[in-house]
Amino acid sequence: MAIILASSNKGKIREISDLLGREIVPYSDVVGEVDIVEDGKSFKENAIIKARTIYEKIPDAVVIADDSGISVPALGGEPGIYSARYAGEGASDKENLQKLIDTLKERGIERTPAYYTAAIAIASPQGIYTVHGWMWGEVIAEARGDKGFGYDPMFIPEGYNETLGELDEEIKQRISHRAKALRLAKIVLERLDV
Ligand code: ITT
Repeated sequence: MAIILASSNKGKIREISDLLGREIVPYSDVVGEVDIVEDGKSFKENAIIKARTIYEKIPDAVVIADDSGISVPALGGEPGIYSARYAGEGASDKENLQKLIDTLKERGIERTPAYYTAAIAIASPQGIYTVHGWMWGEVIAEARGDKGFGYDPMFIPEGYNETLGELDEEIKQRISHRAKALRLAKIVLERLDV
């Protein structure tokens, strides 16, 4: 059975299909664009909202959603669940990245601990399940490299000296928040017999 992915983010769609190693269909191919109101108070709540909204339009399918973002403890956890709209509603990845760099610079911070979170929700006829994954490291007040997407050019994962913009994408696929969450999601999918 094909799995439907409740995401319009091209970077995520690419990473999730690579990591799951099986066919996934972006929801927009099945039902067109849907306006999903992400008004949850946590990554988990927003992942459930996305999965449920699409599942209600395609009942009997198995729908996967990913809600993710980067949190910087020195900024009180910002941007966190607001990562996609840090520079304002409808902001591009580039604008959000620049906003985080500018915010660090304004505070006189060159480098500080940060972590990515991914919450994955799976909506199925058997119910809704969620799993999480995290990746720790540091953010720097500049962008280096153009691999990955989003905040990757300013994020240095623990144990490395380069940003995810510079490192081989294969490394991110091994250690990322999304990879860790998807390893758990695979177990759920096996149990659901999908
Ligand atoms: P969908 O809701 O359609 O899936 P979105 O981009 O709006 O797409 P989110 O609400 O989950 O998704 O926001 C996630 C943001 O966090 C995303 O826009 C990136 O800026 C950032 N982000 C999440 N995972 C990332 C990663 O692996 N690398 C870089 N940035 C990431």
